[in-house]
Amino acid sequence: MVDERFYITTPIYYVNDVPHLGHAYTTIAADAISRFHRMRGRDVFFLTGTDEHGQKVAQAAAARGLSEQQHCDELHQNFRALWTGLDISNDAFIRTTDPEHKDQVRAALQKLWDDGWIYEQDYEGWYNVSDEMFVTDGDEIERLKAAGRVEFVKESNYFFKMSAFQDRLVSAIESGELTLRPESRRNEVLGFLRQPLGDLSISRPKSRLGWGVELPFATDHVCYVWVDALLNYCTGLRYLNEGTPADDQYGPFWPADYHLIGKDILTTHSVYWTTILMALELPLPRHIFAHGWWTFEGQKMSKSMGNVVDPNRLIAEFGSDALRYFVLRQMPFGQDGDFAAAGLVERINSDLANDLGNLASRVLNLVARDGGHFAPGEATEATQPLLDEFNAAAADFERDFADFGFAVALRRVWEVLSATNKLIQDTEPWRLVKERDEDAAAGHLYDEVMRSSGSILKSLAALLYPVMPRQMGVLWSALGGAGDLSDYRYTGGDRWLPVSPETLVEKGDALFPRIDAKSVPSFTERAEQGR
Ligand code: ME8
Repeated sequence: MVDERFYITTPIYYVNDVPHLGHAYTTIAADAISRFHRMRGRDVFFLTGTDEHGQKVAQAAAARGLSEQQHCDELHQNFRALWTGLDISNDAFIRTTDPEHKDQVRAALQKLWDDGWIYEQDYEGWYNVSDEMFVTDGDEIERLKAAGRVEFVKESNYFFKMSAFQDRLVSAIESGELTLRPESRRNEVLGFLRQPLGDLSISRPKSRLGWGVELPFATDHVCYVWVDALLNYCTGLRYLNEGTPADDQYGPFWPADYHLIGKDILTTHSVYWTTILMALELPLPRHIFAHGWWTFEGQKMSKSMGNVVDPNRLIAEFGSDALRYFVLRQMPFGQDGDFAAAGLVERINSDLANDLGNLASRVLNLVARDGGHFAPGEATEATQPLLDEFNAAAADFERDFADFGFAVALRRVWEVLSATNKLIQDTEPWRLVKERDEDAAAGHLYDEVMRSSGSILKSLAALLYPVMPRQMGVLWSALGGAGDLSDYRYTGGDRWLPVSPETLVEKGDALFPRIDAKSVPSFTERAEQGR
């Protein structure tokens, strides 16, 4: 076991929202990376959860005639259920209403207060409830006013001296202590930091909002929901660190290796969170990766736009593996991408049903029909180039996948699948098997083509497991892989996992059934209302 810890987080999603494809996307990516590192022997902690305080939640609970806690207890289940349906392997699920989280938020606030990083001041300005943020830009205020999305507030507030950390933040980004990815987002943040940084309002008076964590030093105020939420990345570690000494309260997993987020919440993470950590004298996360947006007809997918795709429906229709593969293959991580049901069906049919599924069926069915065993033997020049190609592709996959280059890494694997399919087409093993009684060379070639193709499929099952844990587990077992694929660990640098002559191969069901493109709905609310 490599003694390496790896800590990765997703945003904690607003409990009010009905989870959509955008939320699923970040969580699938974090899951794929977590599974990838676990299989390579790393000690992974993968945290996700729900953000449950703030004005939006209080308003929604009131509208339903429920207490805030009842409302959250009910709604956070939507996220848990989706993560189960998507085979998400998170190690913990944090809710900001967890009592232990609230205790630790209070402790962190008290420390900031004791150390002189918080002061009180009157404030007036426009507040955007749906983003839970004060808006200062004049044009933005006018636009949001017209849409009825801001309210004017005048109140006493507590402020965090964020401005004191501006220079340190710039040098942390420039020195690589904190890596912001992709490069364009790093430049965006550095550009933002060329203007003087203000201080951050971190409280709301209870007279306006009661639903939050009380400030320990001013109990007529609750903590600003973003400060409460960001602290989850540290407080979530308590699931691991019970019994850790108080002076090392977040244990060996802090700092996080990766905070995965969407680009909508880049500033809160790369500026608010990092400066709070500096004031708390805690190390900064190593990387923040802000990926792009799923759009529908060019507009960001979001509940307020009414154009969201429900991942539950996609799972019911196509299975979780197909959805996981599609989102990781379709859109380079970091860029935006437009969702179209036709694109999803095209990927399933061509990449999964055809290139991967048909190859697996052909190999398994031929071997099953012919006694059920792969013949022992060595590779000759007939298949050695393909095995070399696999090894080269596996090395590229390792490098690109670990670096969040999901689309490139998968495309590389599909080159190996194409080459394997070509080998089968060129050698026609269904013909060779009939000729082998008269022609020993045909028999040898048949054995070798089956053994090499089977070994490639078995090796690819392990490689593709982080993306499609369910069906790759089925393929692994069908080809004689020992135990559950989720328990498999690579021990050396080699990714080559040949089939064994001892394995009994049986005919199986199609891994990825073909979809009839004509019967597929569009899957977005808005598109369907217009149908
Ligand atoms: O912002 N495309 O929660 P949230 C891609 N509670 N990803 C998307 C997306 C889209 N169209 N829409 C949402 C919050 N996401 C806060 C976070 S963290 C301390 C607090 C994903 O429910 C993406 O990861 O609005 C984005 O950053 C996140 O959902 C926002 O989730």
